[in-house]
Amino acid sequence: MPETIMSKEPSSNLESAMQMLIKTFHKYSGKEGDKYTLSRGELKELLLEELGTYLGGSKDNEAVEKVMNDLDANNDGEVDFTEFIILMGALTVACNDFFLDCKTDEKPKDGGSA
Ligand SMILES: [Ca+2]
Ligand SMILES: [Ca+2]
Repeated sequence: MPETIMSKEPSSNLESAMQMLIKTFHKYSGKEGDKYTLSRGELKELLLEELGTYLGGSKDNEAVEKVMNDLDANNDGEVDFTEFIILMGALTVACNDFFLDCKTDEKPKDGGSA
């Protein structure tokens, strides 16, 4: 039963992280239009405010547009929670790769892979 899961206090870092993902999504998704999906504007705000470091502090609209287009699997112009989680998964994988790279090789590689 989802309600009982959500009403419990998280007992581990991973559970806290999952609740933070949900809370963060809804913090931005509720600002305009559909309360349960991110519009382009809401996604941009979320990316800049919450993921500015990972996205290189990129303030250009092209990067946001690209993320939006990549994420919007069903092409309805909105990012729903499932689509958002796919982004978070991909970013987490990228961070993990970066972390492993740093561990095994201190020097940055020339011309990273795409
Ligand atoms: Ca919205
Ligand atoms: Ca969508």
